[in-house]
Amino acid sequence: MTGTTLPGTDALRERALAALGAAGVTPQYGEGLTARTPITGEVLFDLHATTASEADEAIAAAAGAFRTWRTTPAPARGDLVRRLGELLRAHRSELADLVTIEAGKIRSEALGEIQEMIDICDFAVGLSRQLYGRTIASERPGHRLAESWHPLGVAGVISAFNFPAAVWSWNTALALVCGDTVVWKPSEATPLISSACSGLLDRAAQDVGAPREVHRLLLAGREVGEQLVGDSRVALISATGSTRMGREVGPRVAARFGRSLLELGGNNASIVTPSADLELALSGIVFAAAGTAGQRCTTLRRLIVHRDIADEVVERLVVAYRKLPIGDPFAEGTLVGPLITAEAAERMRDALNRAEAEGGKVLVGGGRRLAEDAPSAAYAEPAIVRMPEQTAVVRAETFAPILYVLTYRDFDEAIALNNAVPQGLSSSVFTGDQQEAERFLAADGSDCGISNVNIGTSGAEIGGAFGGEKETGGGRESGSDAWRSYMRRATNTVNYSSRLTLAQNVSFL
Ligand code: UN1
Repeated sequence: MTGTTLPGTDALRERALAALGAAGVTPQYGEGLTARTPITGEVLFDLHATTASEADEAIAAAAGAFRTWRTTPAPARGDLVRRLGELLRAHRSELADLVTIEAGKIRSEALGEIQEMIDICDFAVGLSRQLYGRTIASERPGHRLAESWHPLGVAGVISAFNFPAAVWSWNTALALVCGDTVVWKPSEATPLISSACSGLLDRAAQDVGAPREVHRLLLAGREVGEQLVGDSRVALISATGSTRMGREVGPRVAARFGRSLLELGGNNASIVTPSADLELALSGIVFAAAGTAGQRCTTLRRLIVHRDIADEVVERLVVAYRKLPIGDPFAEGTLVGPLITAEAAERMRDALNRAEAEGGKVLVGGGRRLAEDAPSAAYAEPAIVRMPEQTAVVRAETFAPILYVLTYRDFDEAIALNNAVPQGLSSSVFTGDQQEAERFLAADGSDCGISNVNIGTSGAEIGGAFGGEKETGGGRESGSDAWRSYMRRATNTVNYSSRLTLAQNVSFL
């Protein structure tokens, strides 16, 4: 069950080539970038990295295409996204293969990521007929006051390794129906799935007769990302990654008065109250904390349990953790795949050492698996650490499967602990008490962008707006009215009378 034998790098290379081939993509071999797989930790291909002048040309092409795309009727723009959705459906399995090969996700989560892409395409197609403005009551006779939403420009999308395809699709599907063109700089860790997504969008554009330049892909390192961020032809930078990255991106975009949408670190907590359905809570907690090997921005990192039930909850969690099948993400039954790099495993180790130094006790996990089979890979045992209080290491986001457990006495204290971290992405409460549930969701409850009841912190549907407050960056992507970030609003006053009336009863002349 625990995947003691891993697939070899050669077999993974073949599987990646087959998946790319099905998407109509041949890797652009060359220098400057390597495609790796965390399954073995080894190199799959040496790839050509987009140069600064190629990136400049790509931005210019997207800016050029914007001039015609912005006046293409929105439902016709939706047709491109509809076709993309069809191609994603047809290539679901191969795309999931690439997500597993490059990001190490287990099969069901990799398929879930592709499903999320299909879902946002469906959402965006519907949206292409619903980019509604408002008519507002004017204070003047014979006047109409209204607002219109217009395409914004080039959207620069910077995405992370952990949702290498879905985060692109949230941004791209919305941006395209909103009339923007897109330049995408994915994580260096995931060039293959990015190429496949980009290849399918090329094909969709060809099939529906949309300009090829409505989107461009930049496969390169940090410098090209910086170039994108600094380029004033790029109206919006939508960046997903660490708070450290956001701290650099935000001010640089602001300095040129560009718009940014930041989706940064999370340090998500669940509160477990004495009235909670523990069976349900435990399943929710294990998926949220150990799923995706702790590498979601919505991963559950802090468990705040009422002190009367803490021992029982912790004991049952430890039992569940001991049974977690860790190993080959392609193997049936595996629930925890590899961490993205050996450095990620080192950061996990460091955090556990710090937690112990700050008074914590590691109750389970923290060890390394499969080190002999794959010395360059990083299979980590998800860990649970009981902490005496919310110390510095608990307040920081470590992108690894560590669950810190804290206890509380009264519900106000639990909410205070939930909110006493710099990040504000996701949160949840497990309770059978309606008053507690509503308190958690109220204005003085959880301060996060996502607040849930009787469900974990991760695994949001695309229909809601996704994002968080404080150091999470404040941006909202995906559903609800997140589309507005990809458009500019124009307020229109139309005087259809034959008199000039000034607002606020001002007289002049
Ligand atoms: C991320 O980790 O960057 O809510 C996105 C979730 C997923 C998206 C996570 N739908 O866990």
